[in-house]
Amino acid sequence: MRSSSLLSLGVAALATVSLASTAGCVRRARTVVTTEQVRQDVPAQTVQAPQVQVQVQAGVSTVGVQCVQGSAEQCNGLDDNCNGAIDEGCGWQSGAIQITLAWQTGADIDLYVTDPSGFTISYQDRQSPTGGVLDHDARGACVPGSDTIENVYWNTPQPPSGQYMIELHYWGDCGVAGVTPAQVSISVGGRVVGTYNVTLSPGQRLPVAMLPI
Ligand SMILES: [Ca+2]
Ligand SMILES: [Ca+2]
Ligand SMILES: [Ca+2]
Repeated sequence: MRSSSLLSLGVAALATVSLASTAGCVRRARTVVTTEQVRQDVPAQTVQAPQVQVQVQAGVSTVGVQCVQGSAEQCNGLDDNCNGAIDEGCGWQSGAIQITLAWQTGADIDLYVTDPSGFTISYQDRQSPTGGVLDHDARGACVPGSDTIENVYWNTPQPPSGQYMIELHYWGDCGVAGVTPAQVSISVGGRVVGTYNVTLSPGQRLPVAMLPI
């Protein structure tokens, strides 16, 4: 059994501020997004986690994802069984924070998470001194046979407080992929706080969301 509730993520307006990318000094501007309410299914017995107000960037849509308690967990970048862990049993880890990227084409897309210390976790630097780890990379340089999920997590009891910036980079279309929708799910404190969709073109690097902890 589960209950359903309407949670306001209270997406805040972002001022237009330049953001320095850690890879190649690319500067991007955050633009204004509007406050919206997001429907989420919350398991009836979920321990109450602190409310997290995720700030999403322009062009990013929030997805109301239905999870079903007791269902089989699929390796799809979603928490299918409502236990707060995304893709447990698939070979990548969860923890106090888990950020999971998934896409469905043959593109090579890369997940970047910059923690409050300013360290950026990616396939280039997989482990932050604050305890964050990229433990699953996918399609690196279009390697054949790879799945299309990337995962960053903190399994420390108290990850550092502050802002966590989530970015995606469409590294390459591997000859066939073209424009590709990508999905990012975020779990904090044993609860999924949101799932977000954004469409990327080859070569694009986009900020997706700011996660305050
Ligand atoms: Ca799960
Ligand atoms: Ca899953
Ligand atoms: Ca990749």
